[in-house]
Amino acid sequence: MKVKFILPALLEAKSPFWRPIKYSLFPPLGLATLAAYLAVDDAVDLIDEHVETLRTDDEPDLVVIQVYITNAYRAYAIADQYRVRGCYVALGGLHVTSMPDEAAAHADSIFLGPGEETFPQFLCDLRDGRPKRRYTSPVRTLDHVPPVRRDLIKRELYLVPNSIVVSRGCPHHCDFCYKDAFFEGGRGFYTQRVDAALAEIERLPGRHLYFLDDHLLGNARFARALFDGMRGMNRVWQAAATVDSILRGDLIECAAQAGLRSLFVGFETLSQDNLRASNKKQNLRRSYAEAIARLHSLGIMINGSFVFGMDDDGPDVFERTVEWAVRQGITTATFHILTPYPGTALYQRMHAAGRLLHSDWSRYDTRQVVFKPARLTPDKLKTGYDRAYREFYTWFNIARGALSHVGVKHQLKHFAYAAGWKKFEPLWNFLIKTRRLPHMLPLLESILSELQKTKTRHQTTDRLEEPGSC
Ligand code: B12
Repeated sequence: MKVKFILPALLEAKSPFWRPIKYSLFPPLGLATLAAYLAVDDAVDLIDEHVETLRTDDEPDLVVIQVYITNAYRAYAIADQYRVRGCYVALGGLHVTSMPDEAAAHADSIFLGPGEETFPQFLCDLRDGRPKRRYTSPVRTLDHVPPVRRDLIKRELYLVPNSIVVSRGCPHHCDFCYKDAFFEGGRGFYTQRVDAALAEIERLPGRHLYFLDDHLLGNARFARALFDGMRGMNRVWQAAATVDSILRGDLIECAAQAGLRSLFVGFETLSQDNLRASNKKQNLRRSYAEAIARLHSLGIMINGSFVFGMDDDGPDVFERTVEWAVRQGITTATFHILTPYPGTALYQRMHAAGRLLHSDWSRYDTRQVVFKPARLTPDKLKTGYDRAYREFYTWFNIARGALSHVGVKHQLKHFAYAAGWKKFEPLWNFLIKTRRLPHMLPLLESILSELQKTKTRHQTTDRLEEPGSC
């Protein structure tokens, strides 16, 4: 069977928001995971439209398309083109799960929830000539997942080819998150077996890893065993975790010893009322400053995530948040405009209150206002959000953030990362567009490796001073 996997993208020509640096970050792991269920004699092609040109004049037997909210219309257009020519089209992913009837109009089969159980079942049904129109995944386990088909990933096209996920979902239930809708009817958080996760890490070349798990510290037992296994692997890595998990026990120290160098933390808001209203209990009454100090003491850089437009946010929220983040020495900040994804509790609340402005999914990208805020106009929210990004990344604030760290090494690292990410974006874009990325990656890898050597020496001394810490 000839199978084509496609991750559609917002196209440059159509979107003023196209940022090559952002869209060339990670390869399509979800599709490479599904491809592992094919037979050895199936011919497979995996195209990621974020980084390469998609041709649709071929005639595969099966076309598998992953649908996010903002690529939904593009995904449907591609699906329609293939169906006209008689190719079998399967649509799945987050947006298909939230809007199954909308997606079904463009597919032969649709898939709700994660694909590890339903996709292999569908392949058997298809080969038997009786595929179903709709597959729903009630079984949640990663115990028997075959190794991700990394051979299908064109590593040279990505800034971070070594992305990896060793769990699915998250133990929490924030009302704005896609997670509860996607994992409905089964477990909302589960992990791989530790030995399988370690084997997947071993298979990745180079030193640097990026865990895309929503909350890598979400299951303390699993995380501790994983970090134990990773010690001595000589890896440096990034991940995401919550404020409460940073403050609890010594898991974060174990992560640092296993090579954690930068953490994505969902602070989201400085308002306790906002936290309560959005059910973000894991942040309530937790000291953000204490969590930050702890990460910095371990030499871990912070990518802080913030959401603007919650009901307690007034006109001063932008300046206050940026000032706070700079003073705390947060290295990189990701700001979002609150976006009610269909299927979430937030969406239902906004819909019931008549506060949604439209349902043009291509604009549900967390950079545009799609609802009526309570204490701001949509225009004030948009301009405040744009200003927050500009302000956080002024040279002045990058320097202030860097100087808030103790020690020249940490100050330089902060400066290099914050400036490197935002201030040199045109250079990154040039390298990506002119396909010079493959020449740059070995250089970056050796810079990281030098940082790692300094850090390992530093940590060995720390460990000798604090015996039995992990
Ligand atoms: C990496 C990533 C990206 C990458 C690209 C995606 C990629 N290369 O895969 C980049 C950086 C480009 C990106 C961009 C954006 N992203 Co993003 N991204 C992620 C992230 C962190 C990881 C994705 C991943 O690899 N997951 C792990 C794999 C194993 O899971 P999966 O991809 O979901 O695939 C599984 C299932 O979905 C299912 N499945 C998927 N497709 C199909 C198809 C079939 C037929 C079947 C059977 C099953 C199936 O099976 C797979 C295995 O279980 C997720 C958060 C998350 N933890 O998932 C956010 C996430 C997907 N992104 C999100 C958003 C909003 C965006 C942006 C709009 C953000 C922005 N402001 O720009 C853009 C838009 C991109 C676009 N073109 O539309 C939201 C999506 C919300 C929604 N309801 O759709 C998420 C969930 C983040 C969040 N918490 O809000 N993103």
